[in-house]
Amino acid sequence: MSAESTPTSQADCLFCRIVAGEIPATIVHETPNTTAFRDIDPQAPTHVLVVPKRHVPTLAELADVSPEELAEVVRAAGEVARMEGLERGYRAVYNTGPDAQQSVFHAHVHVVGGRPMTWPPG
Ligand code: DGP
Repeated sequence: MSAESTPTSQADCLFCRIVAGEIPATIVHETPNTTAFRDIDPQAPTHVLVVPKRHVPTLAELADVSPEELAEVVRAAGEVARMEGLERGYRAVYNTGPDAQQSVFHAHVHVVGGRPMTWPPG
């Protein structure tokens, strides 16, 4: 799949609609190709989702379509962590597929922090 043939937005996608401003969300950070907003069901004091503006179902597919945009997502996650004061660390999670509990099929990184994390994850 090439970047040219990838639709950049999908009308029935929740995160595309948040990126477009059609559904309200608390936006905390933005770059030319990413948007970051607070998760509706936070699992820690900080729980922010960083999404590419381009519609792709998973981050692995974003790596194929646009490695530069994937790097922008990872950089944005680090900037969100810095802005949220997570100097003691944070967890960046991307659930991929049903077994991993991915529920929204628009690529996203969860930036979770503000409390000690446990390992292994459930
Ligand atoms: P995942 O399960 O990895 O696909 O994560 C999807 C996340 O999206 C989940 O933690 C809850 C969050 N979420 C679902 N609907 C909304 C919404 O309408 N607004 C916001 N801000 N977050 C949402």
